Amino acid sequence: VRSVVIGTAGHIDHGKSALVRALTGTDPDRLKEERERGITIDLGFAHAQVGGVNLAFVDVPGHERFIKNMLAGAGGLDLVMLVVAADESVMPQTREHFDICRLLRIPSGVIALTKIDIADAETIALATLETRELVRGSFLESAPIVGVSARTGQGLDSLRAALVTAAGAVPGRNSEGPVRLPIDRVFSMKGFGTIVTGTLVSGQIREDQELIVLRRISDGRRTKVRGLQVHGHAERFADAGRRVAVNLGGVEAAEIVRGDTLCAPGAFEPTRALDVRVEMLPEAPPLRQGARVRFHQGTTELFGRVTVVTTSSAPEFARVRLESAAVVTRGDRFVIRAYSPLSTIGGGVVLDPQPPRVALRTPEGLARFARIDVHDSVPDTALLTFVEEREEAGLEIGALIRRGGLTERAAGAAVERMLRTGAVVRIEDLLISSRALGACTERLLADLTAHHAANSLSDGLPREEARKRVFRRSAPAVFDAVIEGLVASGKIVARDRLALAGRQVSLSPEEVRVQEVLERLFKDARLAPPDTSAAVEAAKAPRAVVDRVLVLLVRNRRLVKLDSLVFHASALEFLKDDVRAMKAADANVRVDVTAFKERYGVTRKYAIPLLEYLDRERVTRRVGDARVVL
Ligand SMILES: Nc1nc2c(ncn2[C@@H]2O[C@H](COP(=O)(O)OP(=O)(O)OP(=O)(O)O)[C@@H](O)[C@H]2O)c(=O)[nH]1
Ligand SMILES: [Mg+2]
Repeated sequence: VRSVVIGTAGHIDHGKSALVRALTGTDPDRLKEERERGITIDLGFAHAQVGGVNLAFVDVPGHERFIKNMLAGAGGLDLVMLVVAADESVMPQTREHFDICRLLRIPSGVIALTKIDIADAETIALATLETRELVRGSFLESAPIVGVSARTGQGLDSLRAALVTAAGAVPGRNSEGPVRLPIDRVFSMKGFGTIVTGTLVSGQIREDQELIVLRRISDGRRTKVRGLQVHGHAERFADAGRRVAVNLGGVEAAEIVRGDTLCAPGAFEPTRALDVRVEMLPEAPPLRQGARVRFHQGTTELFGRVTVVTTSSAPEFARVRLESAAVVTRGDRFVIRAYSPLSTIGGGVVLDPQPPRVALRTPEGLARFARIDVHDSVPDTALLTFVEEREEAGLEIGALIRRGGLTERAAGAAVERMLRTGAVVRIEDLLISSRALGACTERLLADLTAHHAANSLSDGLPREEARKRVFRRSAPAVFDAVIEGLVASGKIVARDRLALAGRQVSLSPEEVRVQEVLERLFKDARLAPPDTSAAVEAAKAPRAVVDRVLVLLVRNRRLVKLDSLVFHASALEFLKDDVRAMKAADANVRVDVTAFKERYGVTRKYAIPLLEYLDRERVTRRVGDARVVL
């Protein structure tokens, strides 16, 4: 069955609740105080099936003191039923409710000119005229105005027919997206426990589903769907656009308030800063810099301060800093009301729910707003901006989905388009601006060039050092991918060091000769290697050449430096094996300096650094004056 959510709107006492009752048989005024005072205070709910369509009504209060409750109900509406009493015509809250519906972009609706039983033809004609005037140029411009009486029942059938027709034109909701239910009521029911109700904005709620209640202050509360009801019937699942009552496990009713959101874990990130496009009502005073406002979105009311980015006419861009966190995303509509005197002054759309710390009131700041503004023609500019301003750190696709208010499918298509332009590359789950990546790559190549220029005998920059210098802000996978690309294109050679291709050390024939002599010399000397002067003598080469070749041999791990001594790597390998073998022969073997000197025929000068080396290599451990073999 097709289902639409219809909200009432209109001035106090104009007959909204009476009309809902006449249409559904249910009195939406359920509070004792409401019945006693004859006014609606809080939201009321009722539904009826008409012509194969389920009409779910959210009845709102008209009293100006309860606009806050009206706003909580106006969030997820498909249609508005604007109620105007024929005898009183358009009144202040007729206008205010109508403005709110416009600001929230409720797609369409029907106008009920009610109480026609107590108004004469002339009065009815005047009220009709004034109502037409009110809605001219708006989404209700061509909405039918249906004369009705809740008392006599006159016109009710026409009204039902008009509602069903309007319902037919309502676009379908997005059951594909993440579960998102702004909570409008919470209560506890004997035998069930916690129940929350609301209009399911997106996603599909299922029995046994694990969800989270995101609250304005804390990290949220994990919960499980024990059961759910749609229009009083138990169901296994509910699609987007339905009014649902959800029985939640693992959370007390007292822990939840209206304005919290029941949603899929990880799908939303509560935020306290929003970049928005604001639309001020013509009669509202201009927004002052830093003005404190009430921010209404979904079923939430929060306080915030506004930094206006543009001061000229519409569209106005602004950043809103909220006093507590909201669960909102790009594309969400909101209403702002002045803190005092209390009145609706405007509304708008969220452009970026996770804005970066950038200057706002500068030409660049303004240009950024223009890029992230909602454009129908170029849908990816905002997403591209979100990716680009993260530079080489990149943006995870999950974060893009949350921030862009996208379904996975829409995000997938957008990512494809962005990749095709070449402006963005994808590395694992990260999207990265090609420009930022290119700039880092250039810097890396420049660093390597500089390194080679300064160290002619170097095998290159240690890989980790290069990463820290240039790709500190990137995930390791990004660095690895860049290196891989540079290697594949033949620009660099990468081992544990990165070198420009063709710039690995090239030795002169004389240096090659010295290198061979020295390597043999140290290898043969085993655990009692020569000092530098002895090496210079053996090599028959200038000291500077010997020094450079020694540095190179150490860097290539053919020689190992221990304090001021240099050993051949093979000698140290032999030593480790030999000491371990001692343990194999005698499990309780202990080695002291004297025994070590004797066994390897070395003096104390070599024995001490070698023993300390064995400790460091975890071959031995010092116990008193001796060492145990590990
Ligand atoms: N004669 C006549 N009286 C009506 C009609 N509809 C409502 N009323 C009366 O008007 C009064 C207000 O009706 P409600 O339905 O409570 O008005 P409301 O718009 O819901 O008011 P709030 O919710 O407080 O904003 C009640 O006394 C109703 O009986 C109608 O069609 N004809
Ligand atoms: Mg009412």
